[in-house]
Amino acid sequence: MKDKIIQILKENSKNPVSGEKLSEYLKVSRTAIWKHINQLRQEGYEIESLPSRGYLLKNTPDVLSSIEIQSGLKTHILGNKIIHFDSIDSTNEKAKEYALQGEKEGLVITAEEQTKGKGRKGRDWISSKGSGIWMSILLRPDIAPCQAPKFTLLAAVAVAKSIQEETGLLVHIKWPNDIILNKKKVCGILTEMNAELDRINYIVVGIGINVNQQENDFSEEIKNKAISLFEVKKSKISRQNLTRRILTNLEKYYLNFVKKEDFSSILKEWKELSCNLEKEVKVVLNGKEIEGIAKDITEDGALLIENREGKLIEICYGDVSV
Ligand code: BT5
Repeated sequence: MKDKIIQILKENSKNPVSGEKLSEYLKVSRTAIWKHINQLRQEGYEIESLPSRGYLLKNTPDVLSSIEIQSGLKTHILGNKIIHFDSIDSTNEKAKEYALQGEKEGLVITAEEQTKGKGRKGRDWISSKGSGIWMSILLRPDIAPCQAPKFTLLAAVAVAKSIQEETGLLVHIKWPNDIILNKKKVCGILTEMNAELDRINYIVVGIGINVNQQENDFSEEIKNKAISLFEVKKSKISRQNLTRRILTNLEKYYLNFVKKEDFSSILKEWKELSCNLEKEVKVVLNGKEIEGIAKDITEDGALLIENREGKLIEICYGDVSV
């Protein structure tokens, strides 16, 4: 209902719309309209009441709601349906719930805040209210499950490119799932899959980006390693524009990969954006440390490390420190 009211007010941006017209059109009482208008105001919509003329929308807040993201979004699949939460445990968990209920690919879950945002291996992802992009995208690619790790790389390229295009800031990718700005983590990606032996049921790509946090907003535990785009850009960044750009770029890379089976061009861009290659790295894998020089990324998205003895070791997952 609130989305419908906003849509009508947006379509009549120059002319006030009376409560009576809204209630007739939406088939609810004028009191209900008035309640929704007040809720929208609490959410940050600036709606003017002009005596005996009606409501006029003056300003919209930077929220990741479906109506705001979808206006101006030119994708064909990603974001066809967007479900927005003010507060949620984890957008990945919600996307998986919808996936199990048979929801189509392209569904996007966004949230203003996550109370149990997830990183890999049960780690926490801190997702404070209204300052970041916390979203998950449901995909149902018709490819073999062993190809799934490529989605993290693909998403990292799409997000890094989008940040650069939208803000002009130079970011890098740290294998496998971090986006780095000024040597700190600005974004993490969590790809989760549900598959049978030969077929993927669904993939959920979860993207968390620190957008408008100020330095002091980060908690003690992450303030030495986390950074936001705002801290470097020194001006507020539209979460809506960045979200739309990510969905657009992600769709482009996704279709290139699944329809044209072209992963090599994505890999090439990944390598150009990487901050690991030809550098000394340390990987912690199942509690064991492997040290060496990161030499390459394989076609399957694994990291190739040359150890002290000159032997090449292929790492499919792990945490890299530089
Ligand atoms: C990740 O895990 O980097 C994946 C993060 C994915 C988050 C998104 S948000 C939308 C979707 N819904 C979810 O529930 N998750 C996804 P990992 O590589 O394991 O890194 C986790 C580590 O990053 C933590 O242990 C902290 O040290 C650090 N960290 C936590 N919150 C952070 C933040 N906001 N910014 C930077 N670093 C953070």
